[in-house]
Amino acid sequence: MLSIGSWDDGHTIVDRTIVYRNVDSWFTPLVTNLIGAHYSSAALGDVDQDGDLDLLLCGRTNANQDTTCLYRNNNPRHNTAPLPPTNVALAWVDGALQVDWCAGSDAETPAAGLSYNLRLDLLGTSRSLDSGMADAESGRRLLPTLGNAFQASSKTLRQPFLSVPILPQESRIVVAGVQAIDQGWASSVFARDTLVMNPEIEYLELRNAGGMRSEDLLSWSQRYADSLLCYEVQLAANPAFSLILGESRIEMDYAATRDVFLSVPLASLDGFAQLEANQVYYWRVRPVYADDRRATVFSATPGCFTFVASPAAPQHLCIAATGTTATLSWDAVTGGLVYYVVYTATDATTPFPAGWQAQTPTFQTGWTDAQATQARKFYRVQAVLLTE
Ligand SMILES: [Ca+2]
Ligand SMILES: [Ca+2]
Repeated sequence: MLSIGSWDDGHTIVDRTIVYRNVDSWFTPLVTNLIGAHYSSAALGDVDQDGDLDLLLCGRTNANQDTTCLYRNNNPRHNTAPLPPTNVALAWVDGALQVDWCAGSDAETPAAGLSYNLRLDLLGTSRSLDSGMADAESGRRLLPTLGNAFQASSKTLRQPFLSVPILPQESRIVVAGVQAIDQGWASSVFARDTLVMNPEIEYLELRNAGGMRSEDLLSWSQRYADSLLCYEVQLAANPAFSLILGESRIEMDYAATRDVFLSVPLASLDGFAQLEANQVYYWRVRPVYADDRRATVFSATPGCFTFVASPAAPQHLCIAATGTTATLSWDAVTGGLVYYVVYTATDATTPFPAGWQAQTPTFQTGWTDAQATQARKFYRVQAVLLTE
């Protein structure tokens, strides 16, 4: 026990600092050379990390001088660090994180005198929800005081403890660590338990089309994050994704793709070659961050579509030009009720279909262009299956 303040012996008032030792339930004062002070404060902590408590003392002395002294403890007996608590269990109970543990032990401090200190980390990130003011690896406590859970064997943490910024779709794997603190403020390493939490994940929005052809686009909402590397798209034959047909990594140019939605043609995905006409398939997306310690999760509800096989390309396309009129004809495509779309462009190298001009669809196997006024004009004809 440490006593610091003014002592009145009936004649004079003297400032004194006394350290009492607890021996056989009696407090016996030790002989020390500690300064006395009033208007004072003192704190015990292991400043030199040699396993004993040192003393920081400040106040005003009898000579009316403000003073601060740091006393180093040279006692050859050193305190040893306690052993950590056991059976640490982390659970999500009624909208709160609950951590339970069993007592630790210590060579010098009875179990009833130990306190406990809790920290919470997000796995795979460098961020702590609560550091417990202690080093994560060694457990070295940075405060000379009781642990933040005091002498309890359980602690419940409610919102807003999860209000730290977390990237959308980032996996929230929470790790709880509990350490024992003895009465010399020595701390054990952390004993830990892990919990996977997904209550607030913001999933990517997927856009579905009922029937998808090879050239149709799968779209999902964009995530704006400088650390975003690409998107991973999975194609599967069942909603549980145990029958994955392919995984594609869609790289993106962040500076050039600030649209709300990103899109890829179905035919560009890995696994497309395995699709069968009129079968139902499933797809889902997750963002991938450049820092691979940021684990992310796929959309909880996958996209779903029926694959519609594209009809064959029209054969024997012929063009006859007379003046400014071009007459096209081609062979009928069999295998279903189809219509035809003629595309025109003045440059054959123009990306298709983006740079080509689609003309009015027709069920005929011919089409007349009355405005073939350019020196060179190019035509494409596409057959489209009529499904509705
Ligand atoms: Ca020390
Ligand atoms: Ca100890």
